[in-house]
Amino acid sequence: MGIDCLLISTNQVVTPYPVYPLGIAHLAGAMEEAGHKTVHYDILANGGIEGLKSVLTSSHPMLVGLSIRNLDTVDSTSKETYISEVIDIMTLVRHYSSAPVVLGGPAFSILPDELLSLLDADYGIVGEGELLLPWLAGCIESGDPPAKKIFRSNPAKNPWSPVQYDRKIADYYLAWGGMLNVQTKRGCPYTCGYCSYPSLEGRRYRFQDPEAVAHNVMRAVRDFGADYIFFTDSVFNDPKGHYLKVAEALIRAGNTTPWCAFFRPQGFEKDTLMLLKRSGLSAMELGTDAGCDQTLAGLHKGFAFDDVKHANDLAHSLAIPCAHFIIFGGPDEDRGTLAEGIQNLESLNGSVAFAFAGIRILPGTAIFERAIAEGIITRDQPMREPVYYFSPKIEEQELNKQLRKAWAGRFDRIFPASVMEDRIKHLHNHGHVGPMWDFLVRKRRK
Ligand code: B12
Ligand code: SF4
Repeated sequence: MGIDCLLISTNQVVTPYPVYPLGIAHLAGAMEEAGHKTVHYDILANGGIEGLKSVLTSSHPMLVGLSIRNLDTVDSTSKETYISEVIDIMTLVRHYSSAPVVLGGPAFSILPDELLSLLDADYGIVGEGELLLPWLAGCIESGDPPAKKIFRSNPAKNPWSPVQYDRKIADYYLAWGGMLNVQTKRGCPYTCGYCSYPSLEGRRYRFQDPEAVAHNVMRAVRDFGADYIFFTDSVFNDPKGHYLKVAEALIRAGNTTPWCAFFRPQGFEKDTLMLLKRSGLSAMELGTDAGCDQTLAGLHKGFAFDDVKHANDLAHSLAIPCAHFIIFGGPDEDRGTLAEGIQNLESLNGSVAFAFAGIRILPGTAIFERAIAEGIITRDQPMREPVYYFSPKIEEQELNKQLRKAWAGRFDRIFPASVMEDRIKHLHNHGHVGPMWDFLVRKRRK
């Protein structure tokens, strides 16, 4: 029973480094639980388009899934778009297979109607696929394919399935930085103005059992050889403290592998950070997002710069490197806030700061509505080609000039963020593991 399904991860982006296609690892587990047989083909790891051609001619899947991760760089200083690569893959699939094609993945979920029509696919699943993909496979197996094309997952009902990493694919990604990724929860209840994560994952937390998280980490290390773990949660430190239970479970499991995650710079105490460090915390990526209280409020961040400073100083006192990601040029940015932001960031000792200019406008966010209200975009405008929101109170050129000038020659204040790409590649090439920005801080400390 069950059908053969080919799941293709179409992502070919290798900056800041190649990332294991975790979504398909979850889906492969869900499909197996439902009795379907899945082959995972990864364009980067399994031999590119040529390799896909031979998989399509030698196998006869009854359903083909395309996972679409990235639309573009979301960086106004290096605007590269990625969907044309998916069009090439789709053309190949249609040429060599008559199986229905279903689209999914974060990029698809952000622009489902636009991408379904552009790629002329049969189906699309918006959001998580653990429940809906096996259901669709079941419909196809029973000869009753649905007439409707787009299905939306209900986060509250989506189950956690066993994660199935693929050994050959894992080997490829591990060669670039030694990292595998694990998720401990889904959803984000915050309402930061530019952010698509809550609409992708839902606005309520759904937690993975801490023991299961620790098990996944230990398996990634023991069975696949991961030297570093990246927790892909939208925000690792939730106010309910699930992340502390994860840390305790990692300690109980005897984890010694370093890990990193995205943190919200709020609500940290020394004991908390010490516990995280004992569980393997090696570096923190902080969603600081703005440089002063006025622009933090403009992005609806819900914390103040003092909170950022507090989190940074605590981490610094425990020798945990921090990276702050800052979007300059968002709502309420002007010359004054830019200068204040640059100055405030100087006070964040032992940290790296990456600056971005302007906000990539994505549907489902507050900035999307604001951009419509301000006449920057129209509601029915195709959003595949990136459009950036810039505060009307400061010119884009002026902003870029000031940032370049302020951070010229700095190793730890980085603008544009893309200048790090070659350095990361070089360090990974030389066998260093992890996200690599932390290397800058550690090197300086020695
Ligand atoms: C963690 C993360 C990172 C980390 C990854 C670290 C690591 N080692 O894994 C880092 C910081 C490195 C990173 C980098 C980038 N990222 Co990022 N990242 C994320 C984040 C927060 C989570 C991704 C993840 O792993 N999710 C967990 C897995 C399990 O979920 P999933 O992949 O979505 O899969 C589920 C569903 O999508 C669906 N599904 C997936 N595939 C398929 C296929 C089919 C057929 C079906 C039916 C369903 C389906 O089912 C899966 C299981 O439920 C997302 C935002 C988010 N909250 O989703 C952004 C996100 C994916 N990133 C994004 C971008 C743009 C990037 C960068 C290009 C940014 C840059 N210029 O550097 C790079 C690209 C990196 C690369 N090589 O591809 C965008 C992509 C969309 C867009 N706007 O273009 C997102 C959505 C954030 C955003 N800005 O909106 N990222
Ligand atoms: S920026 Fe972070 S905290 Fe804010 S909504 Fe997005 S994921 Fe949640």
